[in-house]
Amino acid sequence: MADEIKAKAPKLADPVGASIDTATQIMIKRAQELGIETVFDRAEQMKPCAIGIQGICCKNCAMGPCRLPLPKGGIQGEDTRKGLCGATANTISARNFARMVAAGAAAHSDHGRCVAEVFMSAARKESDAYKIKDIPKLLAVAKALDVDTTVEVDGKSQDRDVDEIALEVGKIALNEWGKAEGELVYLKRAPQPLYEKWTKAGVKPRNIDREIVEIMHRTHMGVDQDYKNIVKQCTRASLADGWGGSMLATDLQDILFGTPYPLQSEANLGIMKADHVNIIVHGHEPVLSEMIVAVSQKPEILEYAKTKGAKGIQLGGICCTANEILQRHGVPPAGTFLQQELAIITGACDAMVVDIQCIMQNLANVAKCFHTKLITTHPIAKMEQENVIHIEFDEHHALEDAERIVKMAVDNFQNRGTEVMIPQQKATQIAGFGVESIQYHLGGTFRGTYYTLNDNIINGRIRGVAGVVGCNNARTRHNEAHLAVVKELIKNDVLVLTTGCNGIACAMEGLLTPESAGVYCGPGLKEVCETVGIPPVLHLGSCVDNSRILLAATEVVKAGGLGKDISDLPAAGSAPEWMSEKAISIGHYFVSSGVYTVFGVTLPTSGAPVFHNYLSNEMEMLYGGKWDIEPDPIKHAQLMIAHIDKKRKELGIDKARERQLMSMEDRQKLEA
Ligand code: BF8
Repeated sequence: MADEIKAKAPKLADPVGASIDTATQIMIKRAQELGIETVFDRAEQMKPCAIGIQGICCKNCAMGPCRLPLPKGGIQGEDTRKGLCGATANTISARNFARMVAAGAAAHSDHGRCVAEVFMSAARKESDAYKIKDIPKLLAVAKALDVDTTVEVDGKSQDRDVDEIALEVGKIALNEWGKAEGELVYLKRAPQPLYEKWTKAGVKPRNIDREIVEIMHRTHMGVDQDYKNIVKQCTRASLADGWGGSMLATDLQDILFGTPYPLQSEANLGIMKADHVNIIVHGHEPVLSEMIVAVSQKPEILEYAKTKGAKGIQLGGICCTANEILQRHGVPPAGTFLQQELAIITGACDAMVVDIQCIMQNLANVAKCFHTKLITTHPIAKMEQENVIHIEFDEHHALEDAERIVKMAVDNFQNRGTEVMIPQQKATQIAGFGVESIQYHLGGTFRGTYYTLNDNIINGRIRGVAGVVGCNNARTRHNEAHLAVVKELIKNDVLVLTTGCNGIACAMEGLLTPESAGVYCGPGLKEVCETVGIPPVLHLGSCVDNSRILLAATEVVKAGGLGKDISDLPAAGSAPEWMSEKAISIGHYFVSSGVYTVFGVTLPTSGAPVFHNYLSNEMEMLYGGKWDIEPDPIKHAQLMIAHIDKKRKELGIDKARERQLMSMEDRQKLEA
């Protein structure tokens, strides 16, 4: 009898309910027809832990895990919940939050360290593959790191040798991870009042690694048991990420691979081509993917692909590797974080090459169903499944490694089955903005600052600026909140700066084109975008490039007329569909830099209301920024707009004003 009882079929995702993107819906359905499980199905089959989601499960020692769920009716009277050691819900939630900051800051910063090491080998000329490409950026970074760019010879100042500068920049940069004394050099790039707030609060990071290690120490059993003190360390470590590891990663990548300038590309699974060898690069560090781009453009490799029956090689990206090679080479993203399995399910992915972060282990299971070679490349990120190939990438023979990988993909083209199905959806995008290009597009003709941007914020055409960033989360409908938040903001004349998977989501929707201004924007933002010829949503790169947003905000402060600190600006931050620990580190450095930051989905602080209140209210008194949580995307955007309006009022620019131009007559009167 028992044998006759059939196992219940696992619940599958509803493709339309799981994503608002048509290509994604088509591919979820396709996966289900082929009997291949994806993250969307698993989200149906496994509910998140109701206690963990509140952030109040402590597993930091073997007397636990101690679980302190919030009573159904909330806390009435005194909160008596405690773990075996007596740790309160505030302590437990703050510890868990801090460990997320540590992991996020570590991920960004370790990425930065790898780039710094490659930078050093380029500066020492140990590698043919990597060169100092962007000299103006090198000189700008040298200045920020207090490296001399001129030398005195015979009493006269002259330009210093570029190789010498690069070597010193590399040494100083690498030292930021572990120096014994002092504070991070880049902190001084922040507006002076912000720097003073950090000094007063005692949160200036000493070196990048130390702040992350100290979080792990403080959250060990029986160490820091004051949530406010734990948050202080969260601030230190997250600043070491935003104004340290991430900022160094961005700067050194720009010097090695070129500072991005706007370029045209496309986005979504439809960029893959049935008659081409398709190579998808996925992860975060551009160190390897830059080499894959270079190799796959070589005439002899293209010829080789033709001998195998392919018309050419189509590169595509997933996650932030996609953003990196998009912003510098125009290589199109094939999708966001949640589309990684789907790229293989097209049956046309000849190789997926992954490095670090945001790589789902299920890729290996999906790859088993197809001919796809899944190649891991980083010594710290391997997979246990046997079908995964590991080709360890080394900057000293970078081009050879990349060539081996590309050839493997080309050779695999002939092994494709008949089951190729690439959805046709893709959209055009303009990507690759940055601090430098915003200055060009929205600066003054002669002033070379953010004059035009500031002027249009002051006169009210641009109501404010929002940074909308971050992941997808399979617990919410793919891309729905990303796009609803961004559309609501631009409809209300808020200029959006985007990075990470939000950038890819916006690209897939066609929001990264100047033409979208006429469709989605309020009249003021539309006028500015159409006059200057920019999209209302500016793509600033990958998640480490959130450092570009910090520096752009600093430039706005410097250009004048909008207060003295980042916290004075009519600006706000958002991560509508976050899931990664890196997002928590980013959120916290934005808050600690003075930005009102709203997260979607949920925050793992809801089980500790006092701690949550500290993050979402009291922190504002220290740095001018604070956390907020709002899963409903329209309310989420409206909270940001309300904050922007509050700041406009405080600045006295709540009523739209045109700048008064002085006539010659008025000027003469003044002079008289
Ligand atoms: O660093 S946005 S899902 S890809 S974590 Fe990951 Fe999140 Fe995407 Fe980039 Ni950022």
